[in-house]
Amino acid sequence: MGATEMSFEGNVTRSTRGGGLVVVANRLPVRWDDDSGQWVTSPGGLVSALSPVLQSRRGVWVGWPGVAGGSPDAFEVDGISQVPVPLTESEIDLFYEGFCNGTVWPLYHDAIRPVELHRHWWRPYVEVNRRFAEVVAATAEPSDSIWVQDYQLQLVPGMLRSMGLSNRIGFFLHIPFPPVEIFGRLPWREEILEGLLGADVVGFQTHRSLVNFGRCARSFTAATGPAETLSFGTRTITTETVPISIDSAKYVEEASAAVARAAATELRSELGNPESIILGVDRLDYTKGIDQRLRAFETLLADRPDLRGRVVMIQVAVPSRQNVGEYQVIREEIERIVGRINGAYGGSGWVPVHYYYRSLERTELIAHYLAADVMLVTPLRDGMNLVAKEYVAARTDDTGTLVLSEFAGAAEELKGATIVNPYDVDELADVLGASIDADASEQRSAMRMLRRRVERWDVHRWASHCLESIEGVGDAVL
Ligand code: ADQ
Repeated sequence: MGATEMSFEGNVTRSTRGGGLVVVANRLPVRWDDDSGQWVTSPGGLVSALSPVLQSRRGVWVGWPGVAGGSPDAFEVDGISQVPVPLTESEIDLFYEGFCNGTVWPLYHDAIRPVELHRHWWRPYVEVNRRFAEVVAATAEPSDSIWVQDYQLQLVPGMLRSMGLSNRIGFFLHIPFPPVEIFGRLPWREEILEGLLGADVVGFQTHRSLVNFGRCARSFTAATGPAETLSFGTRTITTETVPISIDSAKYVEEASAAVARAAATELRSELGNPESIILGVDRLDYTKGIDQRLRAFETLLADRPDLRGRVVMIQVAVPSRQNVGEYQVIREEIERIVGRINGAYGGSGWVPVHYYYRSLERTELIAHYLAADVMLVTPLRDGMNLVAKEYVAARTDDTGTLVLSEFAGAAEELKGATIVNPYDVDELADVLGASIDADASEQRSAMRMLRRRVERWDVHRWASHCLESIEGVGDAVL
């Protein structure tokens, strides 16, 4: 559908918002709903955390509306002003699928796939970032705080400074910031760093990312000082580790509902009431370690014939970035391994791996978390990984085992999980076997500890901490 067919009612009047908040993200938190013929809010942790703040402060969200072409005026959804930034088909191809997902994504995830470097991708990245900066400059009032999100918009803070804005500016990176040896490959490393250094506060998921950023800034720009307070020109940039979280209370509430429990029981029975259910839930991405995880399960079935017919693995993979070549490669690889395992070991009504290549409704997702005895979150590198936190929040009876990669940001925080090196398939198979055999009382104390952390540090605390820091009033201790 073209943007011209959509309705953009309720244009925003921006007169006296004073002391407001402008959130800038690649995507607006809304989608066009064909059935109702209007824009609706897309569910998500960031949106639910920021909505109350944006509503009470007459805040604004600047982002791409999700359809190529056209430039609708600002409109309002659920009390939040949406300011669209238009992108053409070619920009989506070169800026988003190209530079963002072909260059930055693999580079920032430890270069686990080849990092493609193309000048014809870099230029659109600069142009799109400039367009975002221009829209923000035209939107923000001098007393507004501006909060820029993620790797698609790293140049925006610096561009806003070049345009003369003196607003408080924050930046949050949702993905890892790589070590200097990897980041240093980027021909445009200085431009990216100077873009980020335009912010007053830069937030990272992990301490490791913060340290990496400090080293890179000192190595490739004129920045000096400790990673936590860098001096750059006349300005001081504060960096901090603020792990993102989930709306924990909502998960607890939904997971406690009788309907969720019944759905989990039904799911278990549909699978033939296996003794153990092992679960993986990911966007289909080569960073998530889905193939290694499947190989570990295959190794376990080979090593432990006693488990055949008694355990089932469910792997849910949400289609993602299907136009990017590496994603097609990893999908085929995963499907090949699933076929191999089921072909070799399945039979007599027992299917070892249940693989879904689709998204799940939230109630379905929670039923899967409730049904799973062992949750495998084994990315090769991940900024945080919210699936790990969602599983923990859903386990309200304190049962279940979270097997967590040491390379997920969540591992810095969720120390009570069973931590693994996802590249070590044999170790992963052993851990999986031990988790299936584990003593329930041991699991309970570990899960209780994890739940306490996830319930205490939720996405609302994350958002208020970030905003307090940006506005220079924060002294909360994580
Ligand atoms: P992602 O790489 O997308 O996010 P993640 O943190 O796991 O990874 O978040 C995925 C979200 O999608 C979760 O809320 C999950 O419930 C949902 N999801 C996953 N599989 C699903 C399925 N099959 N059906 C329905 N929903 C599904 C990026 C970074 C992460 C960082 C987040 C937030 O890569 O490291 O944690 O941003 O900062």
